[in-house]
Amino acid sequence: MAPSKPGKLVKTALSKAVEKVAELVNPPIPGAPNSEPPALVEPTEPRGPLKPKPDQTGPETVTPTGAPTGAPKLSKGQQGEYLTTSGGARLRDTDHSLKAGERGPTLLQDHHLREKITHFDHERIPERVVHARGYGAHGVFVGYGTAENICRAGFLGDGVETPVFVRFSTVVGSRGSADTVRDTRGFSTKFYTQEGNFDLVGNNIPVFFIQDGIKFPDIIHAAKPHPDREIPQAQSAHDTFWDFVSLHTEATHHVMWQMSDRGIPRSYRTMEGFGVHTFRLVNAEGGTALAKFHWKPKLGVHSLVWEEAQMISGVDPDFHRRDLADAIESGAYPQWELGLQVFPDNPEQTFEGIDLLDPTKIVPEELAPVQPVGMLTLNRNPMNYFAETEQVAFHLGNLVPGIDVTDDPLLQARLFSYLDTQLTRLAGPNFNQIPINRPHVPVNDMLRDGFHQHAVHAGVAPYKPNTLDGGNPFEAGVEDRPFLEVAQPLPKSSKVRQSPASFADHYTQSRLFWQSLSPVEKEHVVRAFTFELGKCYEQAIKERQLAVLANVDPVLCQEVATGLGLPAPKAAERPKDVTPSPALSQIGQTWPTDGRIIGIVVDPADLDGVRAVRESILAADMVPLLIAPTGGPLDADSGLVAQRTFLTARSIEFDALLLAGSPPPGVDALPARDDKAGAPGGTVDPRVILMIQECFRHAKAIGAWNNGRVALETAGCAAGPGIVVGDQPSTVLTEVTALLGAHRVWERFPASIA
Ligand code: HDE
Repeated sequence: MAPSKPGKLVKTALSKAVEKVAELVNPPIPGAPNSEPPALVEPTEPRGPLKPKPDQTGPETVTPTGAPTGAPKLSKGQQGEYLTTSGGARLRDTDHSLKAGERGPTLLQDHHLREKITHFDHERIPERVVHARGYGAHGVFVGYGTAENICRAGFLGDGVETPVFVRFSTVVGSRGSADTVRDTRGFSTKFYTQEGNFDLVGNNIPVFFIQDGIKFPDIIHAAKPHPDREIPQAQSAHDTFWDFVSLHTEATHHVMWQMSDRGIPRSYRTMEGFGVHTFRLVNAEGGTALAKFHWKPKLGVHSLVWEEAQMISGVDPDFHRRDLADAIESGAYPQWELGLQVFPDNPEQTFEGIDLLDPTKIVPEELAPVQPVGMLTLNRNPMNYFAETEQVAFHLGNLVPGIDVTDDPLLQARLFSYLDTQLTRLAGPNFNQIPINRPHVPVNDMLRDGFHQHAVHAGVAPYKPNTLDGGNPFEAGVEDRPFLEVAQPLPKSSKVRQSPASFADHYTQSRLFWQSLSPVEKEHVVRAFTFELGKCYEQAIKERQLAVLANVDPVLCQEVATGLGLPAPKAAERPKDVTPSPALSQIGQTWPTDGRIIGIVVDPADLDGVRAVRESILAADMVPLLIAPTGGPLDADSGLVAQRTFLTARSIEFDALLLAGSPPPGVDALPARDDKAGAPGGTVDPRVILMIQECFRHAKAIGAWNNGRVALETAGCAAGPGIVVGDQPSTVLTEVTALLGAHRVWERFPASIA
């Protein structure tokens, strides 16, 4: 008998409660493709579209002109139970085209076939000319009110909550390239403020390759694949890149950062962000200050190691986007604090002798501390990659009252480029009407018509002055909080194509960066330069870049030269003395371990220990992944399920590895089935041995209990820093977690550079 309605409600509530408890005990591993598990057979009973997953959301449902509609976000998605044409007519058959007989030719009359194929033929749009590969998320920014004295932007006010959309990206690769290549990362934020959209379009490196926007096509043409063979993809390790940067030495500071660990972040969640340029801030009284924007990740700044980054490019090219989406789905919302370095707005626009208009220079944080002004939290994944992440269009000219630009010549060119590029990429001038770009405030812009016009403008007078539309729209009075350019006096000058003399020093801050790194980080920089130049074909290019490095630091130059098998040249310019900036080093502190992933090689004989460790990891807001010989439940009644098998797991997925045992070769540890199995033989599964050895090489913490130590010994990794062996799983986990707080066990491989 079907339950009565109240009975049904109680039953539903009960089963929800049971599900909730089950979730707490066994939280779902992120990554389910949809909000409901699929049936085994194709459903035939018509039903509406599934709800999105709880971690997903879409753009705000405002009209193209910014009016809230109150419509649910799903109203933008597909509707109804039945397949239709784009005109809404229901369709009976989408498997067969309309033909003149079963074996006859297809009829031109088949409008459904033509619509389906035509639309498909036009699904692609041009990818971004740079930053094509990216990933986005929705979130919220909450102001602290601490910036009120210097900036009147409303979204920085105390407790003001502003919705945001953030897109992270690499620069050089195509849209389908790998996430973990060595490159600069983009960090773009669209704040949908109550004073209009504000776009902060920054990078994870605080300086740029070039000082003047006119060189942007040059550096990008040099960094992109060679035009003849179109290789290499998403790499800077090739001749054209090093040809350009070794000649155009203002790139040196940026190149130092790119060759450092900053070029291979562990996660978007562990990257700093920088606005790069100096901006001009205006307070309520009209007073101005110069400022640089910084994003500080709550989890600290962490990177991959180079071999790991290369392996990930093949094993999981979507590593960074998966990491971000999974973290948000599992509730480990990434956070960044927005901070400002503030400088007096003096006519020279310099601070402590540093030219604030030169985007190849930083101001060390020790000279101008980063002052926190608000917190960004990313808490929802997009519902649709194309509609949101691909179609979002950032623009430096999206400024709000209180934030203005400076005369930095790089920034000036960007003000032109970001509008211009969307005309091709998003096919027309109405890209701000695409849902993800719509402001959340009234728009009355007198811009009319054009491709893909979504607004339906009323009235007859899109011009000013007018009387026919009652004078609307009106120019805002000062009291209406308009955007006001700051009246800036210009120095007496002539029209010239040249840079100020202060832009000429290309090496002092490159050296400052080098000198501020810890020995381990210096080793990584040496390794990166040696690798990249080692991949160049032309000897002249290697020699020329060595000559550049000689001007940065003799030790750096000598170490790279040794690796290349070339003599180290003498410096053409005597390196200047610098005071290191400890804030530039990312090693040496401990950080929260939230969201870190720990792989556990299970031992079927000790599932109690595995369960206890797993629960402790979850309780510490980290992610445990159980790795077993084959998939499925680990036994009949423990409730534990393998998330990875020896076949599917690879060390690169884990921040640390735990061994509950030393499993013998699994049933599929056969070279013909799994290349990782290698030559037959041995008492421990060869894929587990490989995993241990890779984690060891990549300076990851490894813990073992029970006879897990046998696997460590078999792998030749039984002792050394960061190898934790104990009798109690809980004490092993505690020690491994402490090691994770420092990210890696760098002591395992002592540096040879002081
Ligand atoms: Fe960009 N840049 N850029 N750029 N940039 C673009 O705009 C450009 C620069 C940055 O997630 C393009 O919409 C010029 C500095 C990010 O959608 C394009 C110059 C910084 C993104 C463009 C620069 C950046 C872009 C390509 C020299 C760090 C990704 C597609 C004057 C502060 C935005 C697009 C996203 C994207 C031009 C220099 C960061 C072509 C001409 C400096 C994060 O307009």
